Amino acid sequence: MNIAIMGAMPEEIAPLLEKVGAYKTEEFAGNKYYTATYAGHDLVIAYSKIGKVFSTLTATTMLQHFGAEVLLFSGVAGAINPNLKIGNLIAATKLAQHDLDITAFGHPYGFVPEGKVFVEADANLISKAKEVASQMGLELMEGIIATGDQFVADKARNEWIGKTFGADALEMEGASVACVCDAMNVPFFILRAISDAADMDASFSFDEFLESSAIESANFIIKMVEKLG
Ligand code: 4EZ
Repeated sequence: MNIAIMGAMPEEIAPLLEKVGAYKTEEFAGNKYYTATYAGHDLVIAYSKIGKVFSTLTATTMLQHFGAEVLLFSGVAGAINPNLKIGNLIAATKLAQHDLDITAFGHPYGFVPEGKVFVEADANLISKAKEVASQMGLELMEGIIATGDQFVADKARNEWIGKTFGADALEMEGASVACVCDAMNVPFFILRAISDAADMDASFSFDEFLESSAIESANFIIKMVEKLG
């Protein structure tokens, strides 16, 4: 299978590149894409840069230019659900854009005409992930991820996003990647390991745990690749 694995930051894909061994590098639209074979699959790996716009460009490129048939996202996130601690894994069941707001016209947060508030991740990939988690002896939370072009370092904003979308974690790329895959009918899976609690200490916690949490996520994603038919 032709599998795309993306992250937003170099730190999020570095452990993946380390695991796959030899890879080729191709430049496209201002980004580098790394191709390799692993566990009988063709992989295309890239980091998009941070945010919804860059991640949309990268996801689209991976599907359209590189012909990926499935997309896996590996990265870190801020926690909303207090049960999520640093290093814990969350798989998105569905994703929403928390900063999309035409509520002035009576629409709900996260909604635009002909769109939907929530985009659902692929159920088969989630059940594969559950198998991987139990094999690895890891806990995997399933939950709602909210995405926006904002590093959330504020308890009130965190709580608002939690309340408004029922979200368990937040980040800056998942929902945009989900929109691309949904529109193109490509199954996708968004995995995040917690780096901070999206509160006043978030930037310090993020700097401290980005690397270790990115590794947690990447290790899991590699195991998933090994499991994909
Ligand atoms: C965005 N990513 C953070 C990028 C931060 C700083 C140079 C994940 C993330 C996040 N996003 C971890 N914690 C977050 C938070 N509190 N708010 C938003 O996907 C770049």
